[in-house]
Amino acid sequence: MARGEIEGDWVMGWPDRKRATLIPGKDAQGRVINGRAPLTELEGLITPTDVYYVVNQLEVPEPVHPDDWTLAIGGEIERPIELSLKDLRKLPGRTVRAVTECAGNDAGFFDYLMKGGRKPSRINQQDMQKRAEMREKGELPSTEEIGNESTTTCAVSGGEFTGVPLAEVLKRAGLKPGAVCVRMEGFDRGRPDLAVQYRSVGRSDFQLVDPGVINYEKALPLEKALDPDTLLAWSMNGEYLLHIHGAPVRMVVPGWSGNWWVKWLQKLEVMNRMPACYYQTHYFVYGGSPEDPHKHMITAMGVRCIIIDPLDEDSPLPRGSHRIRGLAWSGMGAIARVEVSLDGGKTWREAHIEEPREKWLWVRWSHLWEVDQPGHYRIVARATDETGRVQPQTPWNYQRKHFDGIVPADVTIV
Ligand SMILES: Nc1nc2c(c(=O)[nH]1)N[C@H]1C(S)=C(S)[C@@H](COP(=O)(O)O)O[C@H]1N2
Ligand SMILES: [Mo]
Repeated sequence: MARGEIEGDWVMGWPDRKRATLIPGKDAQGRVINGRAPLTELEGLITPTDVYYVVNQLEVPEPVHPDDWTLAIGGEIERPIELSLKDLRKLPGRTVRAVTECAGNDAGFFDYLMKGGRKPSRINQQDMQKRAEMREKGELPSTEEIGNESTTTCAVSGGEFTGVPLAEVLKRAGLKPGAVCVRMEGFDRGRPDLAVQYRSVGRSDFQLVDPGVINYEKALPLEKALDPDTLLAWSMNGEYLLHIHGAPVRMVVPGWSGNWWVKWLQKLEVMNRMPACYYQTHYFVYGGSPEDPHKHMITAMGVRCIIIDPLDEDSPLPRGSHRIRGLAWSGMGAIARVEVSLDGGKTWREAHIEEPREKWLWVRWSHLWEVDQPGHYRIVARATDETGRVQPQTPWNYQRKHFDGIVPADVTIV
């Protein structure tokens, strides 16, 4: 611990360590509309709620009082129903610990690994407020501006969610034969922000599809909808959901990227065909270019492993022993293995995985590094999940979604 830290904050009237804070983007009223988690300052597996990353595609809606909230379930079911929060809470509950990760997290590393240039930093992500201000004014970034940004990182967090399995609700509603998906609709509305869409692609010199004003919606394939860990959740990290995270009730879709975790849920519609939801057919997609006729929706995340200690910014480091640390997670199951290389990937060593290893949560891993030769070192790490998938799983795609490449830490030993 650096000596200064205990002077940081007053907590419950006592001087204490400086608390980790969200890196926020705020609207004109000073309300947080997005935020990044200070990953490198955190310990353990559960990200404290106050610093959990925040992403919203549309306008953040006015809150709905939990007593006034209902969820309508219709479509291809035997018995259309409307449930209050009290009704939901009468069903058997479940708690799931899972990583929430924005599909665009670390997208800038796609370009870095492919073309080189400036490496995006895991810290000093100070452009959030600038982006929020541009969004307020409806300004669009130029392709050059986008190129100079250190594209989103730290849009990932680990949480504990309590709710009821979606499958329990569907069982009571009675699925009709032929059902293929559940359309999940939020009560937030808005017109997708063009600046966000251009940033996602990394250029702004092409025509975008503009769906106009829409509700946020995604159509979850039935198999994932019936997974017992797919929840309608009203609680996060031991307390009721905060408004910004989708209160009164949001979806939790472990293993699939954040955009599937629909917040501010108001309606479920069982359907016998996949609808053309904007965020499923145009934005959260894999494809070769905006014009690609064969785009397809993104679902489970790949396998990820990031080094959070040392960072490039920690250089130079003294000779001696250092513990290399990081986080690893996968969209398809627990992490089985993490390997570390101290020579840029020529030779690999087994890293120690710190318990517990849960199916949907990330793990912390570490490796003791004894180094007595001064010089430049390129540290890389890669993870394997319990299904045998090794990173990277996700090739470059024009929307730069689901980055799971191997990013080096470059440090100098003196
Ligand atoms: N209703 C609604 N749900 C939403 C979104 C949204 O804009 N509206 N954004 C999605 C995206 S892209 C992400 S990454 C996650 C972020 O969840 P969080 O803000 O609770 O971390 O919410 C998802 N659910
Ligand atoms: Mo996202």
